[in-house]
Amino acid sequence: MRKLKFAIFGTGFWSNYQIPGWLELSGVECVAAYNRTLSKAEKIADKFGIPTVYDSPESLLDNETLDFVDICTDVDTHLPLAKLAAARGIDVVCQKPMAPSLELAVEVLEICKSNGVKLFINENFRWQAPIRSVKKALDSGVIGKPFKARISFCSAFPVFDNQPFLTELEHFILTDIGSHVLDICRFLFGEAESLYCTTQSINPNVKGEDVANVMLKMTDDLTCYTEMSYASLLEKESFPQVLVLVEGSKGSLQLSHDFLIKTTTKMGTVSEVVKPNLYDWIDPEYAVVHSSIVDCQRNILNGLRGGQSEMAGEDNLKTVELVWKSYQSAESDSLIKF
Ligand code: 89Y
Repeated sequence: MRKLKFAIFGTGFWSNYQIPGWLELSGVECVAAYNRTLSKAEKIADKFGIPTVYDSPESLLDNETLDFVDICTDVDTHLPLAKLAAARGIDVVCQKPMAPSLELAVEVLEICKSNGVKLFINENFRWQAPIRSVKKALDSGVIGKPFKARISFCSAFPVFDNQPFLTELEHFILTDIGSHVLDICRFLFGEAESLYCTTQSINPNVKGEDVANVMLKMTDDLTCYTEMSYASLLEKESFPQVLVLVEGSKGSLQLSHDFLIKTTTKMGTVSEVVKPNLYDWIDPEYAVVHSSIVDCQRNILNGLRGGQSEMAGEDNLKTVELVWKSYQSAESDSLIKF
């Protein structure tokens, strides 16, 4: 099978994991890297053996023959970069969140559609090994029909050390972690019919909200409470794990710290540890997230080759909608019905 050629747009923190994530898959090769600061592109190119670097996305696209671009720049540049690639008929893979607002996310989608190119969103949290196991267990029916769930991401991990720009975002935790948590909610339980959200700003050094609680009523008669915080100094730090509790008609499923999944039914409790694959390039502090990049990108690659993928932009737009409806709810202190 012919190798698909791609360029990485953005050589910051995430490129250190997305590039080797692609290289774990056969049939894909990174031929160029763009960053507005050339020396940063050169550093990543040296690290991963990428032959060409650019500080102009237009020059890169004019000079390289590509099958797709992988955009992992700051969120404000997702739309302009997607436009450049789509106008040249090149498929687009873009990091979450798709754009800095719902309207601009719709534009990303429309630009790709009108130019006849594919769009996939690199939304990797739903690909975490323990989350996949929870989904498999739910689908097996072991706990019966789920009626209630809690999805938590509450942490005091110094995330701003690696990603300082997060402190500057007007809209922080719902776009950053909410994109993941609300997407997991959709992955496990389907679509929402209403939501209510509250937000808080606890850390004075962070411009946007750093705490959010979203209560969702799902169409399948299930209530899901999602909580996210970067102001939670707890006895046991869980970063970067998402913790899950699901209650069903025949029992419950709990994903807790250290990837422990406990399934409780009338027969008792069965425990299992589902660890991520520890590739040698991952940062151990982000293990479960970095590892999930490989599975997420494998699924995207399948989509790029014309096969099935969960990661289509159209599907991800429903997650983006949940993020922005959560802001709408918090700002108006009201229940939002869809
Ligand atoms: O940017 C975020 C992400 O996508 O995963 C964790 C993170 O790095 C910090 O919240």
